[in-house]
Amino acid sequence: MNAASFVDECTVHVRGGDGGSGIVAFRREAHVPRGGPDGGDGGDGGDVVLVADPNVTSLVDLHRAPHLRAGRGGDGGGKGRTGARGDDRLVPVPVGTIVRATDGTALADLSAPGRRAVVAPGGRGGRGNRSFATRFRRVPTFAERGERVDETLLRLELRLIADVGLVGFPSAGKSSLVRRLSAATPRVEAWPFTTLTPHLGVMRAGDRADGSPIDVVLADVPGLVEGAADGKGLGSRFLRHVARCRVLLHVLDAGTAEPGRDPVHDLDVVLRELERHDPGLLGRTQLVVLNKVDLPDAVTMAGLVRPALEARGLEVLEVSAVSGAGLDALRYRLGALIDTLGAAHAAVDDVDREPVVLRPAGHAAPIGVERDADGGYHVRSPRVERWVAMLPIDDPGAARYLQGRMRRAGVERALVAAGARRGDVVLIGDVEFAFDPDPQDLPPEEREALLAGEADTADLDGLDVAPEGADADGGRWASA
Ligand SMILES: Nc1nc2c(ncn2[C@@H]2O[C@H](COP(=O)(O)OP(=O)(O)OP(=O)(O)O)[C@@H](O)[C@H]2O)c(=O)[nH]1
Ligand SMILES: [Mg+2]
Repeated sequence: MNAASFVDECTVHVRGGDGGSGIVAFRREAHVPRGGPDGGDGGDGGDVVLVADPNVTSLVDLHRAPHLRAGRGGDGGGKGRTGARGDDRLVPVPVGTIVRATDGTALADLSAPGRRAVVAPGGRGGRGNRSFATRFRRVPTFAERGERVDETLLRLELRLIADVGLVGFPSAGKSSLVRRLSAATPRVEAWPFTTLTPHLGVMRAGDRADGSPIDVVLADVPGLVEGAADGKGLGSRFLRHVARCRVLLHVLDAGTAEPGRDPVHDLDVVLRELERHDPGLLGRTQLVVLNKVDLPDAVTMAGLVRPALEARGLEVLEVSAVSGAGLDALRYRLGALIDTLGAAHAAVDDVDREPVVLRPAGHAAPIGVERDADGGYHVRSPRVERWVAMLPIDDPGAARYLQGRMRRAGVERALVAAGARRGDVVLIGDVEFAFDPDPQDLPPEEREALLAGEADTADLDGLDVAPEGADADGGRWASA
């Protein structure tokens, strides 16, 4: 990871696979002239799934290629065969990725390895004509198209999850300490300059009572300066990365020769900035290291300030990232703290393995009706719009089926309540209908309201082109 490749925010365009279409087919048998319907259902579209993966440390890949699509479901086949399910698109993201809607609402938090979020579920497969056969509709001549799904925009934000966050002034030695402490692990590379981006290192810190190793994840963030909480310096942008650290390790430069600076002053500045960013941060377990004690002046300084720091109840360790002095004690101390507090990258339990599923908004929303400027009525309901889009309403059987379904869902009642009368134009999705409800299906007040307006629209009855018949779903609207 280097400065150029660290990305901790990005926008992605996600789209599940469309559902496959159901088909219309009839059985062919040697001695049966016209067999029953046996068109199979389409397969469901695949899902776009984000997976928290410890091997991914930045959102850079998604930043470069932000369009994520899953596979389309296969169409149904004859002999009742169901189409294949579309391929899922599994996308590894860093542990600590938060998924947000474009308005900033948090939708999912991938805060542990293996945690998954279905961010774009695939469309439903359309049903084949076999699925529409009933006692009253023995020969359905229609099938549903697969559900088409829309693209959604999501914001991804990375909040690194580490056990210990190293904070301090620039050049206090944070990066040098992380490098020394986690030298044996390949996740940390050498980076010689001031830190521009947050960086994680894994430190092996001894063993637990049961013999299992204690791994501590260290977060190295850019140095903080006075005014960081207001956006000064590099650190401000990254303060959120320490938000999830259980332990804050203050790295103080005991060897600084800069006028006006000493370790206690530096600590106060950093504490003030942390508090201004998030007062909750000061409630974390905190530990202080006085760094650079390989320098004689630093040893003197450490001796001078230690009493003042301890008087505040702080635990103080003296270390040198250069000579390695005090590092074993620091490693041991951090390991013990994390062993007690629990590691950030704890194993996910089974409950957590259930993925979060983000359904498109409005699926369960009540049916809305709006009056158009030209007098028509616009039905607003993703659910009903989907039914209309999936059915071939030119087929009279499909139209009747649709109308029965809409009536049961309360679309007619909602239209009458909104003032629609027989013959009015009703728009659902991009399909226009002439409104022709059955008064018998309406509660008394609405029936009266409908019949009261009947006299002037009675001549529009002719628009009802759907043939009446012995169809269980009934239905009398005509698609215009
Ligand atoms: N003598 C001595 N020098 C050190 C020690 N630790 C770090 N340094 C030096 O201090 C300078 C800054 O060290 P870094 O580790 O980059 O400091 P940092 O806190 O990560 O700095 P920023 O990333 O800018 O916030 C480098 O020149 C290091 O070699 C130490 O224990 N002793
Ligand atoms: Mg650094």
